[in-house]
Amino acid sequence: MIVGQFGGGAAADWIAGEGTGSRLFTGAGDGTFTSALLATPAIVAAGRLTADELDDLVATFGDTVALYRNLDGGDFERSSYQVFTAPVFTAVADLTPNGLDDIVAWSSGQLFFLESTGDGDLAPAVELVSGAPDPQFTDGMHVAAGDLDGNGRIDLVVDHVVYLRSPAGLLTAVATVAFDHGPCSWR
Ligand SMILES: [Ca+2]
Ligand SMILES: [Ca+2]
Repeated sequence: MIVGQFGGGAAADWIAGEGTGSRLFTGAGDGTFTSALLATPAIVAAGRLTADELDDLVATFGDTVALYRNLDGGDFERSSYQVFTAPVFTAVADLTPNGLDDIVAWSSGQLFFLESTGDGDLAPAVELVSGAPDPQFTDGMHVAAGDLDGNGRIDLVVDHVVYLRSPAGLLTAVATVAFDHGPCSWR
C-alpha cells in the first residue's frame, strides 16, 4: 500500500495492488474513499517527480521502470520509461536535491540513478554502484532511500548494505547488516 497526494483534494489518498494492477482510493476528507482501478501495472513507489503538487507513480514490470505522471482526476499517463535487466527494484527520493524526487534502480548487480527532469521525463540512467554487495542476496535485491546520517543527502540501502552519500553526492559503503534468514525487504 502506498499513501500520497494522488487526487486534487487536501485529503491523503492511497493505492493498493489488485491482481497485476493497482487500485486508487481517493480520500474525501471525512474518512471515506472513492475507489477506481488504475490503467497501470502494479505501482511500487510514488513521489513528486513532476513540478506540481500531485504525487506521481513508479511501476516496475519485467525489465522496465516506468514513470506515470499524475494528470489529476485519477488519470495517470506513462511519460517515461527505461529498460534494465529483469528483475529490477526501485526507490524514490530526492537525490539531487532540487525538490523533485528521483528514482534509484537496482538491476543485475548495478545500482542506477535516474534524475527527474520535472516535466515527466527521466534523464538517462547513471550507474552509481557496480557489483552485488553479497552474491548470497542476488536473488532478492531490494533498495531503499533516506537521509540516514542527517547531512541533507539521501543515502541508500541495497538489501543489507548501507551507502552514505557525501555533500558532493558520492557513495561510500559504510555498513553491512547481517541477517540470519536470507534476503530482507525494506520499507
Ligand atoms: Ca531531484
Ligand atoms: Ca545522508
